[in-house]
Amino acid sequence: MTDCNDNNNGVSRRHFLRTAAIAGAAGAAGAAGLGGLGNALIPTASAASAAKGANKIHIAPGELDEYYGFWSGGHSGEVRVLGVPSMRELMRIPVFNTCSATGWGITNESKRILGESGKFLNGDAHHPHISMTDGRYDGKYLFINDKANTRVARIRLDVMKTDKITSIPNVQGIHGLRLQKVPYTKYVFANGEMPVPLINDGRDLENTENYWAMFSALDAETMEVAWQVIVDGNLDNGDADYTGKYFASTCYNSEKGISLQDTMRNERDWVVVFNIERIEAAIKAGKYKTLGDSKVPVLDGRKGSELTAYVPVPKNPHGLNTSPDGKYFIANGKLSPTCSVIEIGRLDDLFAGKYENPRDVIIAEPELGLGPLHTTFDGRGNAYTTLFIDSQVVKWNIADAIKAYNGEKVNYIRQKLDVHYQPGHNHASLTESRDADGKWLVVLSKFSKDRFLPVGPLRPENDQLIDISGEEMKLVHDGPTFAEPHDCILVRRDQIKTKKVWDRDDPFFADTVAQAERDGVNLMGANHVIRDGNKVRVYMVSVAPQFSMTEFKVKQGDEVTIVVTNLDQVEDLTHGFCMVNHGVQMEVGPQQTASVTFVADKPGVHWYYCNWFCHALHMEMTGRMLVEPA
Ligand code: RUQ
Ligand code: CUA
Ligand code: CA
Repeated sequence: MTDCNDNNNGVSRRHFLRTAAIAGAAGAAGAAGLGGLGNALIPTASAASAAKGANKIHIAPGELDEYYGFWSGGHSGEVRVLGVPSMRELMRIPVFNTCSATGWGITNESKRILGESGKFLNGDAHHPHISMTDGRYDGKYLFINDKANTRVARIRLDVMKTDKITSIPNVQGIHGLRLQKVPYTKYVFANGEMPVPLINDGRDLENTENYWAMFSALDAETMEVAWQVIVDGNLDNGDADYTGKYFASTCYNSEKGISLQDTMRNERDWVVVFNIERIEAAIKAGKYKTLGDSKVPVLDGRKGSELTAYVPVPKNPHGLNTSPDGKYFIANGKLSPTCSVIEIGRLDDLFAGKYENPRDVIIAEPELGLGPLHTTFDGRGNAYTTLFIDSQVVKWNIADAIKAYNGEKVNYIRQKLDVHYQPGHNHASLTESRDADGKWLVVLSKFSKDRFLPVGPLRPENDQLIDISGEEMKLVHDGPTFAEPHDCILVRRDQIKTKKVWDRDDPFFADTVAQAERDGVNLMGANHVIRDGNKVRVYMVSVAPQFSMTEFKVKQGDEVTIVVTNLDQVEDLTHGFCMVNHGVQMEVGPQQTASVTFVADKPGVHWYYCNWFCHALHMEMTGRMLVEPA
């Protein structure tokens, strides 16, 4: 690791290459499991490690990737779509942010979806997850949390647009977000991270004993909050099992501390396991209350409740991941060098009160290295855990870790691979489903330091691609990313079915179509200017390279709504609409209707133009709004 504020990148890169060459010779030792050797063993794509079964890395121009990758955009608030293994960025999906290009946050269609929370211009998107049927990605929706403004959003994968956003009441900061896997994604599970007073209206500010965190379940179809459960401590990351019965979540703040020191006081925090069947039964039996103005049913899942079980695990755990064989919940130790392996098959007995010590459900606690944050799986019995402090990914074998916990002398560490630098999440292809195929591993490194040309004090992060198809992990690609993907998910390309052009009856713009019907306007037809008091609705169509309407007249102070329907049926033929000097801009895809509302507050001539390159005469695709002085 080189500090490089000056222009010494070439030097540090050469140094790195030299190290890699040494590592090539030592590669066999790395594979044999002498993982603790650290920096001396960097088995990059050297000739010595070109094992059989290696994946094809290079996707030639015109070829298509095998996987879709969906990256959260962190505090950029968006979601990014990449092709994997090329790591080429294919698309950005605005979610909690505003988008100048598409008009997300500007158009009426997006404002309806953003609702009241549209007043926030920021978001913090962490955990993208794809809906499942029987433990397999069904390609219908992608869900993502907003830690910054306590929201959960849904993206329709057929059009790759956000279609619902829900603000979660009674909690602050949605962090962990995961989906029910079996029998299908009925619930979206969302962890409220920061404890707050139950009714947080200022009546009780200081008494931190009365701060509580809550677990929320949203109905995946309606996106309404179905129920919430109060817990002890707080909630970080979680995952669901493959029976549909349990959800487990880490807590790093069992102390309910409000300072950093406080949150590190206990040697052990815990994993809380939610019993979904019992929670549903309690809701049915009406054993809930509601809080303040919220109508969401709230259950008490604090210690002693039959709805939850608290399993102590070492210090400030972070990630929690279910193995794709459905057998284990694995909690990552963060301040402890260990991961705790919980056998899901023992949870029935735990809830039946058959264990005196809840830690009896833990069947392994392997020591892996410093700062374990997240674990992912290859479907062949191996786990891959990021070590933030060591800047490594450790590959370890779960069955061997269980043997070692039972006193057998086995080495469960398969390999440690340096990554660059300080990895947070990692994610193997199809790893959250039964189809985990052990081909690719993406490691989201939080620091890039000397890996790229310097771009000033703010650096990109580095998403590294690792081939895990063979015995040995091989680093094959560095991918700089802008602030700040937390997590990603890789899906086989045949699991996603996208539309080429919009359907005219798509719900995305149904409200706008309904308004046109009320105005007696055929959206596919001629131009209309409808005056309704000082509200003016202007309907036009687009066919490359022209808007059907090249001028319209309004009065100063009118509230103007522009509705553009793109009649082009050609794949990839998107138009735009920009009203100069009015902050108005939007995307209008083939067969889409899009609308935007603004006040015509300046008398005079105002040009509008198409801002999506659509034709040789794209520059000429313009019109004028004539605003008469009041
Ligand atoms: S968290 S670096 Cu928001 Cu997923 Cu672990
Ligand atoms: Cu239409 Cu450019
Ligand atoms: Ca703690």
